Amino acid sequence: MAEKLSSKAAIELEDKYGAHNYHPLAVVLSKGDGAKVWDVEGKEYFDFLSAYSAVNQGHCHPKIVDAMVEQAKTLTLTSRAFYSDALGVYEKFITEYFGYDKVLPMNTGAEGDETALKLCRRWAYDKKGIETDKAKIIVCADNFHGRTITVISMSTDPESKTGFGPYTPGFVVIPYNDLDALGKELEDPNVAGFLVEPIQGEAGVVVPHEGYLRKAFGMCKEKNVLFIADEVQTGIARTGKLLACDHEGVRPDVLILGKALSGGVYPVSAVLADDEVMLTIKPGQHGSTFGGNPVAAKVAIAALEVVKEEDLAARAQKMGELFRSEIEKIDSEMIELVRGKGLLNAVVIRPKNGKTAMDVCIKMAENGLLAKPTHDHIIRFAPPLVISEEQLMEAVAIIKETILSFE
Ligand code: IF1
Repeated sequence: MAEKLSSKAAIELEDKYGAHNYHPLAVVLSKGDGAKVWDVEGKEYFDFLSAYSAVNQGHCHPKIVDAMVEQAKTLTLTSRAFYSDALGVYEKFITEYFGYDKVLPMNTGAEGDETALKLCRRWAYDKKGIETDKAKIIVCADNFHGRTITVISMSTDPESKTGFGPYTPGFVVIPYNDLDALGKELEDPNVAGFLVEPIQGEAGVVVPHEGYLRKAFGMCKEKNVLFIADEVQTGIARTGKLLACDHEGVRPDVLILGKALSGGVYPVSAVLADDEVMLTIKPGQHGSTFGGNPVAAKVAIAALEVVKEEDLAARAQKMGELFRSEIEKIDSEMIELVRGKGLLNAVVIRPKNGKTAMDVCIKMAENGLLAKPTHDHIIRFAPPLVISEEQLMEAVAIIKETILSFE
């Protein structure tokens, strides 16, 4: 067996041989179980990032890992040049689970978004009758949908976007949570779709006003425009319902899932839609080598079964309410605002004595809880949904102790 790396050595290796496209917290993890992770020196942490909501079912969930290992020993990849005995079973399972006619399997969230955009454009030309190459898709300011060229073309974040042009045309940006702006843009007959995150994750867990999604959906229907929900981060029980759109009774025309669709063990994403949309893409027009492979199929079924078996949506709802009420009780000027739904939460930090959200995260890590700041002053708190009430209260105590240490 290879010798165990120290944290310092592991960090030096990444720094020397890896591209510098990330700036991680200086913690080197080597093990995970449920809501907890351990670093190479054996220090234990609560994981309040959950790999950006990919590990909703908890680290190394035995049922999901077993499904992966078993399938990996039998057949891993066929490509889509042939059928497999796993894919159709998965497709039936996931379409019944979410209530759609069809699924298009991909691997990453960004690929899911790209797939949804292609479907939307194809539908625009074949069904809605928009003139060739004239289709427009409305997106929201401060969106996050991934890192590909087309996806960053929709972005308004200079860090993600600047210096990577020229950009893909065909997108119209409106402010998030603004129905008037949506109404104005929907007047354009070339608009084919509206792509939206039910809660904006990267923007800092921005929750739109109640009724926003429902009304936006209705407005899209009126104009024969596809309502496309990116639930890559908000989906799979994270916000206290199976889908964040469920809070408003909205069934998107096109639904994008990723991350926790595999419980974080393997890259699995999916786009769900009904036949009118999905069947506009014909053989040869879209796909991927790994999309829908047998391991992904088995892993996703197990991951979705765990969500139901362990009632993770209800757990997220209950633990989320507890988390927000406990954090609101902390008496500190540094806590400006607590917001979120289910276990997708953010605390807005008011800097104190020059100490920022990053300083708080570094100190929390020392105290045994991992979280990451976004936009300098916001900390995202999103533990695995399997966290117990006792663990949650322990974690709250760490957060409280940390914040109060800056007073
Ligand atoms: C990184 C953020 C989270 C997403 C939504 C699609 C994707 C994502 C709504 C793409 C990905 C990630 C990717 C990760 C950081 C992360 C993130 F802070 F950047 F915004 F989660 F909050 N749609 N989100 O949130 O999925 O292609 O990555 O599988 O390091 O870029 P992907």
